[in-house]
Amino acid sequence: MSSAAVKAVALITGGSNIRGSLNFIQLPDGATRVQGTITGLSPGRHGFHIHALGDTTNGCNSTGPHFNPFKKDHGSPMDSERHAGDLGNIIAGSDGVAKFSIEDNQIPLTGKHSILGRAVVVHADPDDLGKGGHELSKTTGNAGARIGCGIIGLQSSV
Ligand SMILES: *[C@@H]1O[C@H](CO)[C@@H](O)[C@H](O)[C@H]1NC(C)=O
Ligand SMILES: [Cu+2]
Ligand SMILES: [Zn+2]
Repeated sequence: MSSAAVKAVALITGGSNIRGSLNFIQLPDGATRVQGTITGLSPGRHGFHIHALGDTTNGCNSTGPHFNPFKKDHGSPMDSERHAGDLGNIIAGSDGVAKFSIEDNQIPLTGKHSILGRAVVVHADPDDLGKGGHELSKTTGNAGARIGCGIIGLQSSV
């Protein structure tokens, strides 16, 4: 059996010049690291999630709800009550660039709950992490429009 790390990649595109490139790697402890850069954002926080479907037929709108194999409510990545796909917010600087590295235990690249073939989505607004008291807080974090997305695809592990 090979011990090479499983890797994946997602190229983000969207309206108003949003572009990005994200790399995923499954670490030996089982967590997945997501790192990359997204440009063309408005400055500030933007909800960032894994959505259930890798379907961009209708742009980012056809990527389905947040990836939620355990049938939980929306939350923060730190909460036990969260969707597996809930990765919180990324933060763009005044130049509109968000550069980040996130490690998370609920987004494996292998096995039954793998995120391969699903989509990563960036939103117009901040994710309230389930705590905003809005009617959408417990489903989407009220993060607004889906302004960029990409399908998570397997990458060479070499
Ligand atoms: C996606 O949905 C939003 C409303 O939430 C709409 O404004 C937008 O035009 C839709 N995009 C596409 C590509 O259908
Ligand atoms: Cu989302
Ligand atoms: Zn969620």
